[in-house]
Amino acid sequence: MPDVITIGETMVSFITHHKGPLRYADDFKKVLAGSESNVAIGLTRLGHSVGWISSLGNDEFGKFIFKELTGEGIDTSRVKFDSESPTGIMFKELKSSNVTNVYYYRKGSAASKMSPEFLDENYLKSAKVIHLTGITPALSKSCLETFNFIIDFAINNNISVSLDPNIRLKLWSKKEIKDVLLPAIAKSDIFLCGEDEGEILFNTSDPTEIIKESFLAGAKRVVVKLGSKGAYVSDCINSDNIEFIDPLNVEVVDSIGAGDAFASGYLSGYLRNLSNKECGQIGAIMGAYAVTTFGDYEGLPTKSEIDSFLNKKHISR
Ligand code: KDG
Repeated sequence: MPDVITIGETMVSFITHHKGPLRYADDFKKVLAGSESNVAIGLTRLGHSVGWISSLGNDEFGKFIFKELTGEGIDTSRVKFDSESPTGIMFKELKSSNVTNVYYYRKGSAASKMSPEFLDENYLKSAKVIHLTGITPALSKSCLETFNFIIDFAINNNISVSLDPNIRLKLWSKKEIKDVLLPAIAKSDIFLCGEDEGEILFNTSDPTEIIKESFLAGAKRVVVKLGSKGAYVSDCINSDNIEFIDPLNVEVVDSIGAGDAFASGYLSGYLRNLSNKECGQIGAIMGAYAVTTFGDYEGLPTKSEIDSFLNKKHISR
């Protein structure tokens, strides 16, 4: 049974190297896109047992996603195939080298039909950590119910809840975001937030203020991710102690997926009972590896690559 369980939608994503409007792109490549499955891949590469729960269309794209994630070593035994609904699709448009725009074709997707009845409670009970993102509750009413059900289930079963708001403004309004995520933050053991997400949730992008507000909301550990500027971590047990995590100086090829990579590194440290600062440092290393390659998760390192990084202090491939 897995140590970490995550639940969420993974789509097939069509990416292009063409810069500019998608109507002129003709070199699409098919890859996976799913925040929760990115975290699952990161944790699996670091040697943890991870289960990913989802629903996929019983179609070619669903079979592609299943094959890739199973091949990564993730436990996909609780993934269901839905013959009535399709696998979600997204297209990524490159506005410039580092600005992307996404187009979703995920309304009515198989994953958006997930509901609490979909869950195997005995399976969930086996986890030490359940990782969720704010994407799932934005997908549909039944996904929102599933999200809330899992959080309460985790609390009642002493399972740590890790929450990344991963705000997608294309999916819901700022009011809906606050209405759903603030109560979830209150119940989270680990809350991983970005500066722009802090602005939406707490009307501030100042890391210290985000941390303060998250603790006031009820979070137990808070991580504020600042991308190439590093990160801050703090724990409610000693909330005045805010520790800075230095960024790694790497050449950024593609920054999407960096937040998920950070989450996987942080959770790996958490599972190994490392200090909050060490958890953040592994998060930063994972994030740095993720941005040095094109794709959300392709560049994520293994545990031995991380160990070698810690000895040599540079990324070697
Ligand atoms: O975090 C990376 C994700 O944004 C990407 O893989 C797609 O999960 C995704 C989403 O819903 O936007």
